[in-house]
Amino acid sequence: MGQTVRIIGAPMDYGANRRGVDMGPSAIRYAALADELEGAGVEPVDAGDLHIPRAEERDPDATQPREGNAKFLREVGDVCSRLSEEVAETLDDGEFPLVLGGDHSVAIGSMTGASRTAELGAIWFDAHADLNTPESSPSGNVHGMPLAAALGWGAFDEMEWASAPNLREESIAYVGLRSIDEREREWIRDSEMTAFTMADIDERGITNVVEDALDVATDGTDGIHVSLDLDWLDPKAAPGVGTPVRGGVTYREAHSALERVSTRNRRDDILRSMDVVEVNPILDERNETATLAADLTASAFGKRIL
Ligand code: HAR
Ligand code: MN
Ligand code: MN
Ligand code: MN
Repeated sequence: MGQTVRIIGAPMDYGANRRGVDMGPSAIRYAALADELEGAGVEPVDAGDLHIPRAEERDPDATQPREGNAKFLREVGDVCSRLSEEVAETLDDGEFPLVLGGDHSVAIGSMTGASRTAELGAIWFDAHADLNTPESSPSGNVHGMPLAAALGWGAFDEMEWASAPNLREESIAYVGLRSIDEREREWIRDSEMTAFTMADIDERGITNVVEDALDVATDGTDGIHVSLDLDWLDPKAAPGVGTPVRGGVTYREAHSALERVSTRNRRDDILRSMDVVEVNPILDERNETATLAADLTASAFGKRIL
């Protein structure tokens, strides 16, 4: 057996505008994630779920925007601090942290933990840029903010739990963007990040784009974080997500992308951490989005057709 992959469930939905993503970890496990990983040649160990009280049990005021404009920000901070510890400990133990969300704000915890003792690059497979700050957010939903948080932008600068210690803009690459807010658009242009949109994939093909994204994220870093938001895919392939956007990657393009990641990993040992987020079983059809999430994860770890 190869590398040990520690599955860490983070059933959090504080950062999303609708309930359901808190059931993501269970749905992905039910979709035979562990068997899929074994089939890919790694050894899964399930660490269970972080304890996350249901939103209704928390401060009712928390549903109202606060700290600028961010709902449940303190609650998200609490979960991400604990997740960050668990991710860092997993790496200390020589295992690979695979985080199952939950809404995308769990990535703040994954990345702060994974960058504690290493320069971290990141590939962001997502329809959205997730670069809002509490000040710029049009919705107040923290799942639209994880990259800004990890980079310590805006009000996140003062939040100890948010900023990832060793994550630099120039080591971040987006793949598949197609829904970007006006402020995010300006910030991406002014930043050092690399952004590959759906138009780039149309023009150059998924393989070339992912190879370039891998170059960006691995250049000068010790390893990369892969953040897989299922709304990256076209809603036809992944209907079970809270914020679907038409015009996403196909089933095959998605597999091809994660296969590129694993091919590069086999060669250069680049993968450090990963999260799989935004699966909403309430909106899904026969658990197909969760099944796809499990499948794509296995592809990232080396599962092949033949
Ligand atoms: N940009 C919008 C906002 O910040 C929408 C964010 C969408 N949600 C996600 N992120 N699933 O990937 O409110
Ligand atoms: Mn331990
Ligand atoms: Mn996202
Ligand atoms: Mn998204």
